[in-house]
Amino acid sequence: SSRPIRAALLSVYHKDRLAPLVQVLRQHGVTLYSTGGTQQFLEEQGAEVIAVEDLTGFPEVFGGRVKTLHPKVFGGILHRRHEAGDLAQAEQYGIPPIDLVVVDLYPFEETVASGAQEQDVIEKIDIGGISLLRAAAKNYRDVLVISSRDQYAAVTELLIAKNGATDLDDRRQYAAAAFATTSHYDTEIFKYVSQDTAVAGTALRLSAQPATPLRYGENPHQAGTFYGDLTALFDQLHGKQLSYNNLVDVDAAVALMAEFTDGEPACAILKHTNACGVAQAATLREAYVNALSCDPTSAFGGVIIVNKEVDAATAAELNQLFFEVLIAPSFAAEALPVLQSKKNRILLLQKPVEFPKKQVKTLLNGIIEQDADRQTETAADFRTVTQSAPTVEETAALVFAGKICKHTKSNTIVLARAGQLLASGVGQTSRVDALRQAIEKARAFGFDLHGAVMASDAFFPFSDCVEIAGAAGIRAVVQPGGSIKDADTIRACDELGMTMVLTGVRHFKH
Ligand code: 93A
Repeated sequence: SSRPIRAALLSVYHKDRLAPLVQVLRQHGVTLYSTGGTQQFLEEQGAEVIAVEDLTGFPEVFGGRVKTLHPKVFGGILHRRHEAGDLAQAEQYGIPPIDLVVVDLYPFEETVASGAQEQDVIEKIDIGGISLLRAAAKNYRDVLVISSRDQYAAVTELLIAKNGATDLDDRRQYAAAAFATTSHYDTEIFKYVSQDTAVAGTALRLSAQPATPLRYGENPHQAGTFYGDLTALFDQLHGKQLSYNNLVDVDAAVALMAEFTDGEPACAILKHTNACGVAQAATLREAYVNALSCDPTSAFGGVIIVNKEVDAATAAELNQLFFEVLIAPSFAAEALPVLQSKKNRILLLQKPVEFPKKQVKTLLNGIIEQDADRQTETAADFRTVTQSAPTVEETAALVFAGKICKHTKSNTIVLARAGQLLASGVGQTSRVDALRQAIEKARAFGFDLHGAVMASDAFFPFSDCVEIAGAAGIRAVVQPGGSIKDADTIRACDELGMTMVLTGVRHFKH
């Protein structure tokens, strides 16, 4: 199984450290084939080299994308030296054997890490080199493969010790190392190309995004940077640079309003990622006025988003409020000068762009990733479990409340009527606290809760919430269900003459 090396193909990205190996090959009269850059380097060392182009009779094409991908190259590596048929075919097609393959792959990982643009990274996906490595490794019975510059010194010593030949065990060992190299290489490509679908891939992709330093992070003593291209999502028509907290709220606002893309004009006002006003009405002005009336105190300095063009009438109303950011799919020509009258307001024209399917955040010493919550319940998803069923208007209110609930921090209870958020309890450590907060807020802003509906992001562990809600006049409830005490809660609804529908879908938001 000892085999001499008669011909070698060298195709290396980094040319350093190669000289001693080449010297040994030359001493043993090995025929050298090489690709352009490597050939030039070897010739500068005084070696006689046959260009791969001369071996194949075919030029390097497509800016180097196709250099060695040719049957004369791969046939020379892959034909079985112990098979008479293979040898006859090699003879028939003029394919000389190649007994050693030396490849140093395009530096894909390093290029990604450098933050290079996508097209530059793509060009660093080695195709021919990786194929050479795999072919030579596959045929380790006959061929020696060198897949890393780190191996040059050891192989040089080996060839000196074995007088220019190698044993099967040597070749198998280097073949295994080559497959380790190619599999690692392809994994890195996978991580990069898959983008959102792999944790590390996401981190790599983020590092390849343009970085925008922010004035500061969540607080002035924290530095902050945004990685991404906001111009793909928005045209900023007015105002200062978005802050870290603005970005967080804009993200929450866009996600919430995505629930209201169709149908009547809708407006949402957010503070610290939670909605403090949401309404849908026949006109956008009315939707805004109703959203604002939900909690005009919280609306101060908020982020506002609408699903329809901001007209002059709506702009006149908006102009009376101090707000940070207004996001709209378009602005009427008469609306813009009004809204631009205050210097610091940020006006964003939202482009219709699809949402990422994955969400990522740092945690402990790593990153967690999950599918974005893209499930929204409609009336068709409701299963009535009480003696009475919701009316048409209650059903509409329950769907509306459920959409808001999904985008509010847990634990949350949302109180609403058709087309208007009345109040919500947000981010509470108990569901009862969330409900109490919501009831208190609704009353504080002058709402009568009789006939209102309630949505809960997760099931009720006990019947206490519906009892409190019933006492406040709430008539209909939507919740996922799934508690072992669901029956208690349903019985309490029946006793109070309330209706309850289950969705089977929980919407925690931490
Ligand atoms: O673009 S490629 O994937 N197409 C090929 O056919 C090919 N063959 C070898 N890159 C290819 N190579 C790579 O070229 C090698 O892996 C090596 O990194 C580099 C050496 O090219 P040069 O000798 O021209 O510097």
